[in-house]
Amino acid sequence: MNDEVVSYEIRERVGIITLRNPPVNALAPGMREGIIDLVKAANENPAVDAIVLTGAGRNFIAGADIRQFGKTRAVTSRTSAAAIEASEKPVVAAMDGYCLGGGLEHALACHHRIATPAARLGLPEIKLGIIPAGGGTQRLPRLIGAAAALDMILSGRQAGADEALALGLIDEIATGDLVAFAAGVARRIALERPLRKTSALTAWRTADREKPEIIEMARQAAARKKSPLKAPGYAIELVAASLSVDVDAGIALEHDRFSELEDSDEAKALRYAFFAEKTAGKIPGIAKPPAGDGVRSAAVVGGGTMGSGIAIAFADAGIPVKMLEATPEALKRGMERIRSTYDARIRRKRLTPAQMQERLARIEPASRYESIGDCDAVIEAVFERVDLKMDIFGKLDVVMKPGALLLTNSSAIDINVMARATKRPGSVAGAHFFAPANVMKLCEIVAGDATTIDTLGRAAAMGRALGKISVVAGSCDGFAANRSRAPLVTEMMLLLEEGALPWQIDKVMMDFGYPMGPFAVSDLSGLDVSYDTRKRRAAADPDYRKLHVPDRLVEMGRHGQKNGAGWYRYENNDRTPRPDAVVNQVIADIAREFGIPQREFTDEEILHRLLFASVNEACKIVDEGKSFRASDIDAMWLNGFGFPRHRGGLMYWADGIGAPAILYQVQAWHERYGKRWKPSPLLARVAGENGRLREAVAPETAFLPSLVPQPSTHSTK
Ligand code: T1G
Repeated sequence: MNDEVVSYEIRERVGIITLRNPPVNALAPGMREGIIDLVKAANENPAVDAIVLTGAGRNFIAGADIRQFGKTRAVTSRTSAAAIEASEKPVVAAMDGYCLGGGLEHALACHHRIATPAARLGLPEIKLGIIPAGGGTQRLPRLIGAAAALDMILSGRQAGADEALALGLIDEIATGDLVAFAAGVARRIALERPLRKTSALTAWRTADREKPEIIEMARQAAARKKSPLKAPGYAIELVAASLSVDVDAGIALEHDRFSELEDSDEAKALRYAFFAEKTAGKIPGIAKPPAGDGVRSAAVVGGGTMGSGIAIAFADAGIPVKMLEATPEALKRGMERIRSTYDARIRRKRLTPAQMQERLARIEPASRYESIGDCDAVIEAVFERVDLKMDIFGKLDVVMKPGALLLTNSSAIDINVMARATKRPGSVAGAHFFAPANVMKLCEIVAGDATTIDTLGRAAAMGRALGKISVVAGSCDGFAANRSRAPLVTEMMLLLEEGALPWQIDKVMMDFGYPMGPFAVSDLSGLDVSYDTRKRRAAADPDYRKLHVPDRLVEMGRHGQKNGAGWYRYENNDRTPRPDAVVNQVIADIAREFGIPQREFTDEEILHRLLFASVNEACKIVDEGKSFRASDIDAMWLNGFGFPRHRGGLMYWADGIGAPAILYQVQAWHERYGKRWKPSPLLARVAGENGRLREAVAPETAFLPSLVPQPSTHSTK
């Protein structure tokens, strides 16, 4: 037994098994073995009447150690869980904090479950493209019913202690010291027989067998979702099996399905994505800022679409926020935007009126700069006009307390411009949210030349406190996220001039896994929005390659969904995009006007033109040190641009093709289309070493000296 990860003590005839693998007690090698050995020892020890299983620190078990996937495991969770259930003395699970995946499955095998009010219980395996493998698909339906089990397994969501008690997932909520409480319960039930084995429970099974619609509805819902993963279908099959076959046969089937999924491409990509997001928040050279140093109060300057969304994000996270606007009318509009967002959530039953009031109470409208001075952080979210932003930062420099974070939500303007408008440029950084700011998970933390590590660390922690994935980037045109995506947009527009059609390109991207095609997304956000940006760029850069088709559509008054026509046409407020012959004609006219030969495109060529352009640019961004790691770009694309998660991310996907093949194609397009396809030196280097693009990191010299990254530790074998 490895006593580094498992410890044991006997307290008044109760054996206490404590698992330890900080910070979340993921099931590391030695833990399952320890459980089996100690349950056996306790059963053979006449001085022990009952057993308590618990986790050290503030968590029970957050599941199997994801780093161990793909490796041989001496003992699996189904074996150690079976050992618990087979115990002749009662085993009580004492759960605090996270009790997820294999952790919950061990608790399900216990004979009694106690949790603290802070416990979070769930089976999130589906988010990793797998299914529970420790008997969860067989024991959970027996304990809480097939419908509730399907909801938890297919959503991967966490249930709090109150809900878990209501579901019957736990038996009691502990008061006072958890282990002492659990030991008391263990003594209370020590002599009760027969033991309450979850596998032997029949009440729900008998009832659910009379309701075949439970499984049928789950199958239909899964069919509508069209998930690219096999896991949801297997999970439904296994819960259905839990109603008809005995638990051992069910667990054997579960093991077969899990073994198939564990090494699937999708599961590997999802594991990579999990760790890429965890690593993205790390800033080389600094540990996570001390918890107490977080942002506990904030202000937003500007109550427009982005400003009001950011204010909602703070209120949702429980952080009081002041929203400042220049005029009472604008403030009123901003607060109305917030109310209507909450009303929509209530209509979709995602919020109760009481919760809405609670959150609204955290949002304070403000009209004077002086009134926000005491906030820990301020985020400017006004129009993208340099003069306006410099004026605002000048004012913030005067009113904000020392040490406050001075942040901008700009998506394009150089952070140094705002920093120079203050006497404390070290406190200025970008906190770039993606629309809708209260929904999209990406928060791009942008460093200016003078931004201090402390400012970056605290801003990144603020993003995490808002439930966002914080990813650091260096200030440059479009920062890292938009800059890496811009070449994709350019190629999709130029492909039109060469004969491809918007609906063909959208179909390619949806077949690839995007929820919506890029042209349908463009119609949603409005063609006129990017038109102004292009005009500004063309004015600033004579070499800027004009995008004739979108410019022509905007000049024809086609702004997208908002006025019923853009790349597609929309009928009677119906959001269904319909191909429009007018757009075909515009494309044909432009090709004729500019003498651009038209041709057919294969779906693969379209996909590669779009994504290779961004892979090449992402390599330039990392090479220039505007991003620490290539995996950070993946975290950005997954959480900012809806990149299909089961493909891992842009750079992870690129590795599936291989840097040499991508370089070869980029070089060919460089010869054909010119400098916009100039290969990145980093791409050439990685191709030369036949290396992995996702593991690329910024060269020592490139990033702000104090921020040079360490090689990333994770890779998916
Ligand atoms: N394995 C390995 N490392 C893990 C881990 C895990 N399961 N969970 C967390 N970590 C690391 C994480 O990378 C980070 O490391 C640190 O712990 C703190 O996490 C048999 C097959 C639990 C909700 O899917 O969702 O069980 O960055 O920063 O925001 O059927 O982590 O500090 O080096 O995320 O408070 C099922 C995955 C596995 C849970 C905590 N379990 N973890 O969030 O902290 S499959 C999961 C999470 C399974 C069984 C199957 C979250 C969290 P580092 P953190 P947090």
